[in-house]
Amino acid sequence: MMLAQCRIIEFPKIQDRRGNLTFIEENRHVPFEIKRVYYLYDVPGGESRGGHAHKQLQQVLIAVSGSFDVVLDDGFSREKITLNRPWQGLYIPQMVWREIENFSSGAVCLVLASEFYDEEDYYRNYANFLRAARGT
Ligand code: T46
Repeated sequence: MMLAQCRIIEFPKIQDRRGNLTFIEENRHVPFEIKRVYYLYDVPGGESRGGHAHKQLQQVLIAVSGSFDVVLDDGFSREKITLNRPWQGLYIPQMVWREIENFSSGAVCLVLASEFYDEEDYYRNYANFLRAARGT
């Protein structure tokens, strides 16, 4: 099941009296070549994002500021993970439906992606995703 492949990745965290610094190196801290970076911010209270799955795309989501919940669903089971630590990332492989909700005020979701943006890579319809995920 794809849900078993979702995991929290801990990035290096350098602390000194001036504050903290975290860095991410391609192929060292994330298990793919980073082709794209985007971020979600200024999300109004009560709004949610996502509501889709990807055929090929792998991603790492990071709460660089604030917090939000990520609901993951591989067509067989569901899990909710709260992200609120800037030195942690959530790895999501292909074929996992995700919904991102409960954004705190000022939250920023930074995303590292394995592919360029391609609308053809999306399942935006849950029934179609379920059929593909379950092979029915
Ligand atoms: C995901 C979650 C966490 C682009 O033109 N380029 C891009 O790189 C992206 C990500 C989106 N777009 C366009 C496509 C839509 O017209 O921006 C619009 C909003 O995209 P979407 O509704 O897919 O946004 P979210 O926040 O629901 O989902 C995004 C990613 O699409 C998705 O892969 O996992 O963030």
